[in-house]
Amino acid sequence: MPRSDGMPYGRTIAIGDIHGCDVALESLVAALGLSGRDRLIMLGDAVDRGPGSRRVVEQLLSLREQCRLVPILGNHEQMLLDAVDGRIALPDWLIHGGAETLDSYGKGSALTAIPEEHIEFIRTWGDYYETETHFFAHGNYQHHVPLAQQPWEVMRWRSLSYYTPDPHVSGKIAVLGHTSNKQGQVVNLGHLVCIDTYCHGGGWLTAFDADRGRLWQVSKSGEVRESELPNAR
Ligand SMILES: [Mn+2]
Repeated sequence: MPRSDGMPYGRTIAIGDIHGCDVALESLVAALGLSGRDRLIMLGDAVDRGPGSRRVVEQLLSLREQCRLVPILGNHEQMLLDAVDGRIALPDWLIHGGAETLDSYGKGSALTAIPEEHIEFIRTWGDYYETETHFFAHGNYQHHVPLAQQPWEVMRWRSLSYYTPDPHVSGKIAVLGHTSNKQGQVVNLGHLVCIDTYCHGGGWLTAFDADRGRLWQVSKSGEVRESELPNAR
């Protein structure tokens, strides 16, 4: 798929749920050695729970200069925006990890401590992204529904433990986050790959080269390991 400037894309790499793990993200980006032609698809839930949400948003802002960054909106960014816009009560976000996000802007901060630049950046994040061979979303999907018609609640909120979808009607492989694997393992079902490997809870932050099946994983403290996508089961 050529870019609008005619330059072909480099790698297509997805990153799972970061959840405020800024040290892990920094190590992961260093391990990837990104070029300006690489597409980096961040699968959502960059913020909340972990201690470094402010730094994560700052890192994502600067990653726009290093590669073709494609951020997807997770349910945690949805809660942040819903709190900012008054669609939910503030405590309903704070108890789900929002308190740690506000603390990252200064202990005990109010919503107004989040810079407008950060909020407006998060507002630009998409529901999903697709290539010729894969599609990328935060949570789940309905297998029989074309991507453009997917209910955003399913893509953003529905866990894979609620149901495991069949192969998507497009024939494309789904790359998802949101449903954390507490053992830190990438789940490969063949038609679906889930790369939320529970970094903030003691697992790993995972990056996945969708075309080559290569995996990079970084612990919360920044330890790096590389592997290949496990065989489908
Ligand atoms: Mn999520």
